[in-house]
Amino acid sequence: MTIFSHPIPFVQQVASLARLCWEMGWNEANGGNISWRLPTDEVESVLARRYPNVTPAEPVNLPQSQPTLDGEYFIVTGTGQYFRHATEFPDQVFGIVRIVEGGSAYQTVWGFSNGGRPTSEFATHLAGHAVRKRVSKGRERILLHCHAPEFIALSYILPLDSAELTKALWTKMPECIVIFPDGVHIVPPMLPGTTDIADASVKEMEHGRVISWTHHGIFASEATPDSVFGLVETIEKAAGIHRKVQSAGGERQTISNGLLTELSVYFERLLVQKPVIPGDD
Ligand code: 2HA
Ligand code: ZN
Repeated sequence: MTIFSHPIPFVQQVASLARLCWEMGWNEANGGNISWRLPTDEVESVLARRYPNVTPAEPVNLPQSQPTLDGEYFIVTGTGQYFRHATEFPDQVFGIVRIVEGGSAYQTVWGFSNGGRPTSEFATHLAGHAVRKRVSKGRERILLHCHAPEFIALSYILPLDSAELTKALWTKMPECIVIFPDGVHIVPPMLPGTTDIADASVKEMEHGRVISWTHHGIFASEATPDSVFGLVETIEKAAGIHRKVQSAGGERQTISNGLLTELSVYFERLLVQKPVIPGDD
């Protein structure tokens, strides 16, 4: 992982995450985006201390209003920006914005130094944040979208069925059901960045943190840069194992539903929610 420092600790952490995602091969060119809901007091105090002369830009209207996010600050990747550049040009790749006017607009308060603006997926991110903030009772704060290749590959070879995809991944390593007991939820192929895909994603995110944008990538919610990385890393690894197994002629045996149930009982205290396991086989 690239070592670099930044006067804003949130920038340091999120830029390191973005760079790592690029190193993993998940975010080529301007592919993917990140948004992170920041603690208000901390972001205001660090901006006042480190950037006392910066004034907020004019409000920009959002396509969908998110009243429950009014007043929240987000650090977000800029449209067209490369994850590969995150640690080299953090002030250009990222911006900090505040949601204002009852949730119907945003103001840039820091960053986007070349005159940029938030990712084309920002409306979808905000819709995702609104639902996951409510469902997780404020625990989840960061959404990561990446083009993880093994995960995308599965959308070409498995039926577009959330239960089937979840089961394929759960049965590839014992950790999987512990790390994502809420499963993986499929959104059918749709145009990225539209309100339609935002609506479809939000519907699925009522039930879990991880969305498959079919033939496109993963969209995942967690509490911190580290935990969202770990979630995606685990899913991508399981997807890779699944593909290897398929390439080698398919499964001769697998982790049984009975063992999945045992795992979910034994590690119950670690689970974000109870998994829905098909009946014992
Ligand atoms: O360009 O990945 O989904 C960013 C994207 C759009
Ligand atoms: Zn994408």
